Amino acid sequence: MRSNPKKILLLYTDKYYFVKQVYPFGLDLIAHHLRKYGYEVIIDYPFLPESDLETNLNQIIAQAAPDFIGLGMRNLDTAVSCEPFGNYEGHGYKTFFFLPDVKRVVDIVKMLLPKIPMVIGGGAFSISPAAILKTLGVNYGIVGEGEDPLRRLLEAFPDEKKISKIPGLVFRNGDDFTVNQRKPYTFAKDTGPIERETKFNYAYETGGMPVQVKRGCNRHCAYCVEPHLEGKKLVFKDLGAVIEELRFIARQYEGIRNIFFVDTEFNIPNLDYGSRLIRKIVELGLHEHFRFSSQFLPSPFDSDFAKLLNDAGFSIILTCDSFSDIVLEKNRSSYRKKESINTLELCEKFNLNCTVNLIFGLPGETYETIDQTIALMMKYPPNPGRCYEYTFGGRIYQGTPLCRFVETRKSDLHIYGNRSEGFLDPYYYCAPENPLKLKKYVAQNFPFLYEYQNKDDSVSLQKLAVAYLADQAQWNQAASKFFESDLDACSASYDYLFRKLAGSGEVKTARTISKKFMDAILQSGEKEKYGDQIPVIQYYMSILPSRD
Ligand code: B12
Ligand code: SF4
Repeated sequence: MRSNPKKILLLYTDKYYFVKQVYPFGLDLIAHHLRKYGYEVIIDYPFLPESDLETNLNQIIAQAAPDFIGLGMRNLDTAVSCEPFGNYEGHGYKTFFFLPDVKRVVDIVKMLLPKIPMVIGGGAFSISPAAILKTLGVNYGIVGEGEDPLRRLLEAFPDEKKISKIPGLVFRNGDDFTVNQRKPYTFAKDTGPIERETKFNYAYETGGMPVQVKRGCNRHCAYCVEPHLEGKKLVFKDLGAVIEELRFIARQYEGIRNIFFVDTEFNIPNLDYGSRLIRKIVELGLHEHFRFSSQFLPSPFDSDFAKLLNDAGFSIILTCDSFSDIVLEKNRSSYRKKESINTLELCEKFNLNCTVNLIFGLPGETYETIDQTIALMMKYPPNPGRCYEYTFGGRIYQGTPLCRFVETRKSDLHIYGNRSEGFLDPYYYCAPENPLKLKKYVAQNFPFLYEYQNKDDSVSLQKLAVAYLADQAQWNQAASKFFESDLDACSASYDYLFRKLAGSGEVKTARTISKKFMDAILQSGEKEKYGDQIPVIQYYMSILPSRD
């Protein structure tokens, strides 16, 4: 291995991409930064296109020939305790737990490239850095923002003395790990537009393109890791730079119609910056090109702001947590039920699509407080513009007020899951009953139960494999994958693959996949199930130029 690494491979380790396609924006920021300093950077996703991780990693490594590897760890688990399709369960809960997937990636990389150093970073990693490095058997990590610490690590490598002085660095110190203090974050002034990794085009076309407006959260909700991840001080990106980024995305990424502002909460600390940004969006007509979403608190929120959000075409995800003031107070929430009601009413008045997030079972929860929350949900029932998403119990993560509360208690009452080093294993506080029992109770009392369909199944694997290959312009491989896929997966991926092929002038392949798909439907004897695809295929074929 060279002492000055130059070829960096960044691997996104999030298996939940199969369920919700959120692309690794953080890795793009890091790649952008490193490239400015002359590094060659490749970003890849080891769980695609084959179902076998080792096959994919072999391929990725052969192509990238890296001399340093960075692993992006976004999610430790889903923080949701009642996932019908989850892969990890215990008494009273079922969830998705991703650490074993990341471990498999690390083990295979180590086997294939035993001498190449690895560093880990990302949102989930920064929650429990030392315990994660120990579990995975990796020597380096970076907490918080990774751009500059990673560049400094690469420059310093392998000088351990220099490495040990880098802010935000986590490194082995005998049997233990040292976590260096981070530097306060600042948005770089002259970054220029951030190129997005086109391998994940499908993700940002369908799930929204992430754009960052600020970092940090100055609130203190007991269960939440975000003030710890991003800092308690809010750091704003220059408003002009955000607008430039939106214009760049509009020019450069044709299919993108949805922007997700990835702030902790869009409307903190007050409505000033957000309002100015939205006014500018409307003034420049960017709202005619994009729809916008972000996460919001019930307060601050007023009718002028709601109107602005409506003018710009926002959908909002509202962190309400509970409609009981007893629970909100115990949770240290900065708003109360009255403010949640006000915001729900403003959303209705200004036609804002609103997803209300709730957590039943936080400290202070009783059947009485649950009934109060349900009563309010009934008063503001789901409708085409409003839906509820909820989980049961607060996931106890290291470093949160909820974690400190649980650590100081003598009893294990209302605790579910396995208490492990760094609180890595799924571990919940849930009162007055276990998560699965509370879920039943809510289902019995609230007739509009939202049932998670978070399946990580073979259809999503096949569909995403086709999209991943198409996004890399590997047209023949994408078409072969499509032909190998079963009809459900073809149905799910046809539209995307066709548009990509036709848009890239691959008319012959677009025609071939269309014909074969049509034949497969006709021969399947399942015309009822797939029949509505036929007019779509016919229409698509009719708009292809007659010559290939
Ligand atoms: C916005 C957001 C969402 C949006 C994403 C929209 C979109 N289109 O991108 C939505 C609402 C869809 C969402 C969904 C989910 N989310 Co979310 N999300 C966030 C949030 C608020 C911001 C993420 C973000 O994009 N930040 C901006 C980017 C640039 O920052 P970043 O990724 O952290 O990257 C920086 C550093 O981490 C570091 N870094 C990153 N990778 C690497 C790699 C290396 C090698 C190095 C050195 C450094 C490094 O450098 C980067 C640049 O500075 C975070 C909380 C937070 N404040 O971080 C939660 C968070 C990441 N989400 C979380 C969770 C749990 C989820 C869900 C599982 C929820 C669910 N039950 O469905 C899903 C998962 C979806 C998926 N497949 O990943 C957790 C993850 C941790 C955990 N608990 O395991 C977080 C931390 C929130 C929390 N309170 O716990 N999320
Ligand atoms: S839930 Fe929202 S407001 Fe509360 S601490 Fe987390 S990011 Fe901040």
